[in-house]
Amino acid sequence: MSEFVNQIMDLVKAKNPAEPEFHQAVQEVVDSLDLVIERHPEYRTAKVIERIVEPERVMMFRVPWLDDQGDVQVNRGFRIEMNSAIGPYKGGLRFHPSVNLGILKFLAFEQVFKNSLTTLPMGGGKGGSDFDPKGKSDNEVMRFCQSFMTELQRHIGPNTDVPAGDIGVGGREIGFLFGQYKRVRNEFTGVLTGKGLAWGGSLIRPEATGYGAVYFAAEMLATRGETLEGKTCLVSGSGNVAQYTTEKINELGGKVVTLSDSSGYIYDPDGIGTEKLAFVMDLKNVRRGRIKEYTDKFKSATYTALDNSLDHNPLWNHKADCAFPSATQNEVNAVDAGNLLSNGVYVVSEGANMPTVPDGVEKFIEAKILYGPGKAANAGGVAVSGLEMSQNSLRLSWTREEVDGRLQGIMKSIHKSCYDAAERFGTPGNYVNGANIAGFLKVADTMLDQGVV
Ligand code: NDP
Ligand code: 2IT
Repeated sequence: MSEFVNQIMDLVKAKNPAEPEFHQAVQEVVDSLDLVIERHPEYRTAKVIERIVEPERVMMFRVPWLDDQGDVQVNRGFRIEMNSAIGPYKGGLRFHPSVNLGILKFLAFEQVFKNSLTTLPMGGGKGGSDFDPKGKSDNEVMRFCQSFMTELQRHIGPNTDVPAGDIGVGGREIGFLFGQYKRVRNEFTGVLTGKGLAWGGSLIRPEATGYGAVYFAAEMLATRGETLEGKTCLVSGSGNVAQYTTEKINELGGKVVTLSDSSGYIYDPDGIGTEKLAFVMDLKNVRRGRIKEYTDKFKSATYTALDNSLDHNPLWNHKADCAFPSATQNEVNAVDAGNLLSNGVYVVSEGANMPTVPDGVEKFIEAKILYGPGKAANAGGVAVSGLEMSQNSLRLSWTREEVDGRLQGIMKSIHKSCYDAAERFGTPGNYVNGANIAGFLKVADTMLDQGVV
């Protein structure tokens, strides 16, 4: 490790103790930036890196609400406003019991570079709560969202900070949050993205992250003159990103053989085609059931419960060509990465944020496979959020074809920026360096333009 990387990491660890995911996300970026700093000492002089790792603002607040029994419940709410150099803070809200300050800082940090890559004018932010929507009634979710927004509303706005969905926050939650914002502020504005179509949402936003991750994989494959046609794909998760990843892979002629949730995974060697995917969407989005129920309906599939005593996740141990980790951070460990490689996987496109541990990433890079890191591969979601903001400003709605066309154009452009930056900085084919460097340069140059703020 260089003296520069050591110095930054010492600083980040001292200032942000007990936040391992944040340290991990920063480490990966500064490792790549080592290549940039050599050629551009001006970023060091202006302490751009020291500033970029420090959130511009952090909000942490109490979220009290009444459950269906009339008992008082208390959760913790957060919003990290990480960087506004190139536009208003933009990024999702995550509701999951594992949420804490460090996890949201890692997500907000990643978001800065991701948003920069999209070509749209968006800064980076992230927020959420340790609230667990699982097993809660719609009314409980509504009361929680209303309490959360009663505080959050004073910090956000369509030109200031525009939240959206992430794990545990989908159309239902965005609706409750928007309703409360509108009521408290008496303003109908594009303060959130992922809205319903009748009240300012964009076509293709629900599909965008999954579709984008598949478009990114297709772009990587195109560099070798290949397509997704006939490819066997492993997908993890069964939420928003996993569902639309599966839909697009099917459309492009690939076959998805796995899906999962936090309890286990299903393996269906016949492929999760259109009819089976419709069942999964109803199961997860309407009935809010568990993926295990897939095997009650489709006998071609087997279910394997998650076994924490294993050193690996068997989902990643099937013969395949492509993998789309689409559940959560650090879901692919170093053993999993080795298993993927030995099973023939040579395309990994990350729908989730930071799903692969650093030793796993190193294995992919050493093996010179087509590895698209989350901040590039899953940027389609926030990109279409940016397009939702544009449509809100215009007070117009674009067609499906228009939005999907723009999404495809943006994913192509992200791929090209990453590919070119990797080559320009001496590591051809390394999309990790490419994404970190290309995402960084736009924000860093803007920070130089705007002075010490
Ligand atoms: P959803 O809440 O719709 O789905 C999450 C899925 O991942 C569920 O199947 C869930 O299983 C599983 N999961 C969540 N936490 C864990 C865990 N700790 N261990 C194992 N499985 C888990 O979320 P999304 O699909 O929206 O998000 C998935 C990933 O994609 C996240 O990393 C998110 O940050 C990222 N992402 C999302 C974007 C978006 O637009 N929604 C944009 C870019 C990235 P269970 O039901 O059991 O919890
Ligand atoms: O991680 C992400 O990029 C998201 N959860 C989407 C953020 C957004 O503002 O649409």
